[in-house]
Amino acid sequence: MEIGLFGLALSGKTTIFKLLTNADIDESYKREAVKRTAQIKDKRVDELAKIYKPKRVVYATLDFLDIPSFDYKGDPKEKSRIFQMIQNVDALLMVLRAFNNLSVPWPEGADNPMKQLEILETELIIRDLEIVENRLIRLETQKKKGKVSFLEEKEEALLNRVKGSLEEGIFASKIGLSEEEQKLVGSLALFTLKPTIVCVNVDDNQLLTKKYENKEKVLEECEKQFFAYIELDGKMEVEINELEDEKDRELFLKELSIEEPGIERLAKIVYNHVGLISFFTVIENEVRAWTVKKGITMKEAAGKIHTDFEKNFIRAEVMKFEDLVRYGSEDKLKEKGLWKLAGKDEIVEDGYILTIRANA
Ligand SMILES: Nc1nc2c(ncn2[C@@H]2O[C@H](COP(=O)(O)OP(=O)(O)O)[C@@H](O)[C@H]2O)c(=O)[nH]1
Ligand SMILES: [Mg+2]
Repeated sequence: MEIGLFGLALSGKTTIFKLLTNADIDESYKREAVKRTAQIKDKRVDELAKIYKPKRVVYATLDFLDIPSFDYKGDPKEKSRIFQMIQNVDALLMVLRAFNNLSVPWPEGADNPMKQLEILETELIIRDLEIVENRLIRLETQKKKGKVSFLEEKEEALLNRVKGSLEEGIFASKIGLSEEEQKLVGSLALFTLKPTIVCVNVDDNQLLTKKYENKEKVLEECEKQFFAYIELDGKMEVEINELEDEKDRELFLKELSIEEPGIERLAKIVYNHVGLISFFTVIENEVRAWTVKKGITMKEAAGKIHTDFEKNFIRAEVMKFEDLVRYGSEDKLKEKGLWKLAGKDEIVEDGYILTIRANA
């Protein structure tokens, strides 16, 4: 799972990237994307560790990419280079600047978060329109030669729908394409089909007052486009993160009424918006969390753990996290009838603790 931070210059991408990944990065990387992995400190993993006392605890992870700033008035070649960098990410984190800081200049024509959002949206929409129109022209030419398959006809109809939506300024993700339809246009890697999370970088004052310029408009736009939304005080949270003592960190966060650190809040939003769930395994000396797409089967989940497990899958043994915490042991769950066997096609749910049985 890879999430790209996309935004205009000096919106706070690198600051937020550091906050999320604890990366210690050098500004000389500015022209290239930098990738780092963030651990998702799911409290359920800690609870399981208390029960099983394993030697090793492995949290789920999310990968973040700090993408160089997007200069919307800049060189088209440089823009294309940035589009290439976000082409393969699974979700976009659009970083918008709200913070006031006289020593940090605003990009020209983009001096509030709403303007920044509009600019970024427009750029992605125009890019996708180009991609869709080119593909439609190709299909049209093929059609004239009588070389269009049934699937291509379906694709053409679908692309016309996508085009209509883009022309109205609406992201393709809003159309709600079925899995089959997503596959049809999958190779185009449309930017506006990616789950998008808007991240507004606020300052201390904005955090306290819960206000910034045009906030209502930003919220309205996010609702209209089905974007997820989060506010972070990037600079402040980075400073808190740098405190040695965990108690101090908690105290400061509390004082600012920040209930959870940025990465935890963001992780929840990402899971929800992208449609991800976690399941857990307890194998020998290790408690581990796994992140998968909602709707995955037992057999597919087994494949995440080990490819051989998928090939030679026999069955899965299933407990629910809540049940285990309530009753304390596997034996108790068996007694209560809360321990079950699952076949290969059963759907994995969030919070399942799985033991996969497979042929060696
Ligand atoms: N006051 C304030 N300054 C910030 C905040 N976030 C970033 N900055 C400053 O803005 C400048 C640009 O931030 P940076 O993260 O490098 O932006 P990027 O160009 O989007 O990667 C740096 O000097 C940061 O210290 C914030 O939340 N509040
Ligand atoms: Mg940067």
